[in-house]
Amino acid sequence: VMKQRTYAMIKPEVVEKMGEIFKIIISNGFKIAKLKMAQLTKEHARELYAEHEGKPFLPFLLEYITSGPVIAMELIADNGIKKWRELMGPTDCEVARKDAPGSIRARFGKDKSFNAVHGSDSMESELNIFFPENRIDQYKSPRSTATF
Ligand code: YYY
Ligand code: MG
Repeated sequence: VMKQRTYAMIKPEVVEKMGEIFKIIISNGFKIAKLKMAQLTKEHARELYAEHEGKPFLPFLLEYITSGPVIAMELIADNGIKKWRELMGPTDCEVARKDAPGSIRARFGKDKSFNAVHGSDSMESELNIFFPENRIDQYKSPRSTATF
């Protein structure tokens, strides 16, 4: 099994719930390797959601995601990308409450637009938007000198 990094984000409407959400993330076996609170510009938001260019919900999504600060994270876990998507639950929180009642979206989200958290579905990196490479941001496990 491979350790995998993934980009995760707590969206504006639930930033106040960050403590509870961090607890869930950590207790599910993720390392929070990087963490940043910031308010996205429209340009950054457009880059983050580039795959949705032209979709009818994009203008609203860009308004919403830039409306207040978000919490950006690099998470690391075995099969991290898929594991984070599973912990988030389905995009639509109403569906999440039916099909994945323990998921973060079921517990903290409202509907298919205000859905609490974001997760990447590939390695290609949303991580770079928030965490451009530098020399001091390599995560080292506090229990060893191994670098993931
Ligand atoms: O990856 P995920 O966040 O689960 O869903 P996407 O299909 O990538 O859509 C990104 C984002 O867009 C979603 O989290 C909320 C918003 N959105 C929306 O507002 N209305 C839709 N009908 C679909 C998606
Ligand atoms: Mg997506």
